[in-house]
Amino acid sequence: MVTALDLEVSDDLKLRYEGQGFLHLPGVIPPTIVAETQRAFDVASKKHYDIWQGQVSRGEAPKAYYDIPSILDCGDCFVDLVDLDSMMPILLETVGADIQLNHTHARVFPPGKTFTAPWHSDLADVIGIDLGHSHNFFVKVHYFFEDLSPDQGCLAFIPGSHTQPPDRPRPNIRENDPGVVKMVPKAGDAVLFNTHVMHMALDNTSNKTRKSLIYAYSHFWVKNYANAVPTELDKYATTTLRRQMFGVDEEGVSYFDRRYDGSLPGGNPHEQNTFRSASSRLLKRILGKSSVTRK
Ligand SMILES: O=C(O)CCC(=O)C(=O)O
Repeated sequence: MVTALDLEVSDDLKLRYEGQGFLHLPGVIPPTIVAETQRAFDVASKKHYDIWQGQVSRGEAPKAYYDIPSILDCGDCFVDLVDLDSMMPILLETVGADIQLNHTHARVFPPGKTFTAPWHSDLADVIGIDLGHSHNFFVKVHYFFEDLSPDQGCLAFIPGSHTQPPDRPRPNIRENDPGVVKMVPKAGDAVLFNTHVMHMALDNTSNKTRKSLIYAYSHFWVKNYANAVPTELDKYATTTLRRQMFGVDEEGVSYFDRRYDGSLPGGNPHEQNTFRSASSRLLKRILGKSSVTRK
């Protein structure tokens, strides 16, 4: 049964996401996965480092950062992060029941100037979507498994800017402008955002490398990238959700009708409410820990 409180919490989080365009979700990664991710990330990063250096010397890769390729092939923990129990209710609320993993980046950002464009939307050149009104089209989650300091290349956002059309000129504002929100995550946190909200990575002026995992999610009908599918698909695509996340077709179900909760578009509202209620209970747990002040 859906209680008024369930709906209030769920709607509250959704309203916050839709209003500002991003959410800081503290402590969503279980400590065992945090520890395993720290270890496995460093192993994979070390393996790729010399390849990256070679690419940089040949002018084939940027100097400012690198992405470890095919991270879903580098350890179970990276696949576990795709559909964390603590994240699924939020992902289903912010994308929808037809969610699919779209792409991944395992990013290493050594001290230095930012490599991202100043305030930008990732979707500004996308055709066919009314971006200012499409809160559920495309989200990114940055997962953090080490604490960041405020000068360590943190993500920053301009709240509400995702409601603007894509051709809006980029603002010329700096990190300490009151209109800017900077995220300083701790190990185990995630930062989720609508990729149309204006955002950037700030300079990493610390003496520590920033490490993060970026998982992008959209709908089952949006073409996904190879780095969103583990090579060992049979080993990992063992649940209905995993098959959907990795874009595995289901016989007889069109791309547009794929739904993780089993409902069909316009289908049984009771089933949808039961699902929503379960989602809301989890959301409440997360909100209890959130760094965002609730009135
Ligand atoms: O912080 C980063 O690594 C990239 C930030 C960004 O622009 C993005 O994720 O789209």
